[in-house]
Amino acid sequence: MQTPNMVSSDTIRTRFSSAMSVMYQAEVPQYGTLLELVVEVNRETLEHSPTLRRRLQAQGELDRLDVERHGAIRVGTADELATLARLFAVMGMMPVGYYDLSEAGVPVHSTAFRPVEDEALSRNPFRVFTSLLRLELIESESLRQRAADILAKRDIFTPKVRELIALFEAQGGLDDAQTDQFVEQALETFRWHQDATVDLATYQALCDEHRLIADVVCFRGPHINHLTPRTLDIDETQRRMPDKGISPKAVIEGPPRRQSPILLRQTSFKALEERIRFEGDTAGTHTARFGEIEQRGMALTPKGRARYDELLRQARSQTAGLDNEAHQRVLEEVFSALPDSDEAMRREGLAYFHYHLTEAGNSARAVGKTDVQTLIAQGLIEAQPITYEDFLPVSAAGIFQSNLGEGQQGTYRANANREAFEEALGAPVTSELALYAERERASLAFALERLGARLAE
Ligand code: OOG
Ligand code: NI
Repeated sequence: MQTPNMVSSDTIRTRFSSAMSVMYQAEVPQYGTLLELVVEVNRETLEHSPTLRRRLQAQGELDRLDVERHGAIRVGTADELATLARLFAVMGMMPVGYYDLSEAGVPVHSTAFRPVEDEALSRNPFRVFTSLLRLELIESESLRQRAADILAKRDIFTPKVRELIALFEAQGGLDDAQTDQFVEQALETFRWHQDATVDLATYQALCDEHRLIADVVCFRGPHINHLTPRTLDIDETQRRMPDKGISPKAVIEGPPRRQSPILLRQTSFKALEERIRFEGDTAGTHTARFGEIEQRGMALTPKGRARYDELLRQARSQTAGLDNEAHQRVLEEVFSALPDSDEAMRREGLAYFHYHLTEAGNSARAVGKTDVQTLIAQGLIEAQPITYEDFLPVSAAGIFQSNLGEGQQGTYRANANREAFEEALGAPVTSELALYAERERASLAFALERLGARLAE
């Protein structure tokens, strides 16, 4: 039972996310510069667009904007992933979605730990994209064994954080002092280590197999590799990055700019080359950590998502080698096949919406048999697009690739293995689509009930 002096998981998550951001600003100062730029662009964008301000307000997203960010880590073993799941649960973060990155030549599969309830999302939607290395995709048996042996020797958690996780599970919460300790101790898992746990030759052998394998295997912990604030205008932020001394990756990933933004658009700055001390006191370098920004739009239904995937595939055959401006022009042209208004996206069942009563709806009673379209036309209910809270594997792969150095295109055969991932995790991952569908269903059911309305078959 949760006792009154327990701190809510929402608060623990906010304290942790903010401590993580402070740590990462100290570790990667360019991330701090990027944060300032995003705050500046968001402020200007809101000043210039009262419509956007109203929309974010209605979606409960205006207040969360300043704390909103995601991060990413990569772990090496099932045990590490399972303990992380328990650590994130302390902060009200659940594994949502399964992403197979092997199809993009990256030997990992992933989930996103994030809050799932509307209220928790509107307080702080902090997400951590978490990848598990798939050693079975390494072809050389001796290298695979070597990597497994190295991973078996490390513990990425402090003894104290393990205690606090167990305490949380036993008492159903943490008090204020325990929360402070938890944040401090949990942060240790995500910290950067300059000392590798292997010698340079081992690092090199793993790197030759795939840079990402070396990144996961050769260090004491799964250092946070980027943090990503949410921008309201990614094109403008990308444009201003060079003024701040930040050099962005070549193109913005994801869909084009639209009146009715969909899913997720992302860009990043390239990973830093950092000094590493290898065993045997050899110096070297490693590139892993970068900064990223994202702009979020509406969550698509399976039908909408199929259209997106198909359009993106069409666009890709025409965008190879283009600079961002030309790339975006092609995207816009190809995506003109998708209706660009909230209303059309809703009517065609392409995106998820949250329904609520209007003022008129609030005083209406006993409406009887009707349909959604009529209720909207009568001004009794309104539909707001539900924001996409998840990730896009193709974009993720683009981000991975741009940070692995040019030319490192992996050659792993696409072979999603959700079952193996869930077994490592120790729990099923929640389907993101089911979550959106349920939020839509519940909001409509609630509105209909208040109106005393029934949908005609
Ligand atoms: C994760 C890349 C995925 C995103 O925003 O799509 C990601 C990684 O590089 O470990 O964070
Ligand atoms: Ni990211």
